[in-house]
Amino acid sequence: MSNTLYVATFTPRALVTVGLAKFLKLDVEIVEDRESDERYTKSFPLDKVPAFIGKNGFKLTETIAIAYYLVALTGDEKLENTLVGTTAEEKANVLRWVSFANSDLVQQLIKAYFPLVGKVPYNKKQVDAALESIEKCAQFFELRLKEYTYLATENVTLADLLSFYSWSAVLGSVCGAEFRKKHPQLTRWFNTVATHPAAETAKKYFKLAEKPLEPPQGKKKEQKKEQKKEQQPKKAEQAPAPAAEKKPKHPLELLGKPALSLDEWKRKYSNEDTRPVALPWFWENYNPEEWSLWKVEYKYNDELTLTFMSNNLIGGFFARLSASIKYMFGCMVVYGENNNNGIIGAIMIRGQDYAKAFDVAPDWESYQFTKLDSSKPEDRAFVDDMWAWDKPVIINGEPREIADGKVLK
Ligand SMILES: N[C@@H](CCC(=O)N[C@@H](CS)C(=O)NCC(=O)O)C(=O)O
Repeated sequence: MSNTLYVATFTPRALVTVGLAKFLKLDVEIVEDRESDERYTKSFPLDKVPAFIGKNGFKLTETIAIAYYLVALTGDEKLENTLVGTTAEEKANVLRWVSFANSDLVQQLIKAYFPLVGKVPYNKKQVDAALESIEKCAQFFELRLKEYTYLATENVTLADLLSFYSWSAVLGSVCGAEFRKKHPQLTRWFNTVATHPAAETAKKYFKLAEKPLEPPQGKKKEQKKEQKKEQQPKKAEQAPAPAAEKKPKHPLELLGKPALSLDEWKRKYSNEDTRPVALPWFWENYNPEEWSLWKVEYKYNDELTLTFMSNNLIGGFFARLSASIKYMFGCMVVYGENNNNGIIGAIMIRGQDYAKAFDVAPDWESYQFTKLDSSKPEDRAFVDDMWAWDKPVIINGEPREIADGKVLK
């Protein structure tokens, strides 16, 4: 059996271990489809990549540990000295930069990237703060690279390689040409390390961005949609669809067109800061006669184990609600920690009958539905908290941290 590396594309942490394994000419099988590999699911309950299983059965997680271990596996002492340093100071310096790139920089990248691609709710303040922190990381690199070619020693070390992968992801998404121009030393160093053979995998997956990512479904998209609408023939000009092709209508379609457009609200929620802008807009436009709001709670919280698995449960529920998605919006979150967590959320539906919206999902009866009253401040606050999902949720009078969550939109 060969060594196995479990990875995912577009994550610099996983890809740097791939780049290293290839450069070091190690006998390593790369597995991207980790979910269907039982050896992986049984060995790594946290489901984080990279993860490694050696020929001898040795299991390892954590990018930094895996990177060091791959270098050690070569048994080439000279190469190891070059990549991780020789003296105590060199070794400490390599580890310092490796840690900085893999924690500080990547964490800020995730904080900026996920909201910008719509993976978590967009909050301008949070994204700006993350970009500001990335700017500080860049300045820290500039300082060192003004005087030295590389980060830790006179050669390319793991410090440069891990940092290169992290910056490749940053410069391929949330920072563009202007940022590179502003940081000439960082850019010069980046271009130099790019010629190292261990950088190949990063170059394959990350391309330098000219323009940084913009907030999801930005105004441009909206304009395009408007244009498209205009180009379509008006209703009266359209040939009537043959009767046989008519699909049975969703029962909530019969309620007609509401004044509060769900699409408009979903766009507001995705593009604007949730608390200061989107939520006030929502309450101004919400009409309890057209829509209703529901507290949705999972009935079997005591059976939940790992928080990421609870979050997967929400994901599955939302996927099965897809036939009703045109009539619903909401968020559900996982609160608590592994082996002590629960699922709760707030969901708005068209009309007043929750069954009509939810019964398309076969597992809908695993949830308890309680109608919320938008005239009550405490019910409004509950909706705000679930949709902004930025502070602990109160469960049985106790604040519980939110571990994860998903948006139904
Ligand atoms: N501290 C770990 C973090 C690993 C980690 O968070 N990996 C992310 C990708 S960057 C992951 O596997 N995410 C998948 C998920 O959270 O489901 C390391 O440095 O390797």
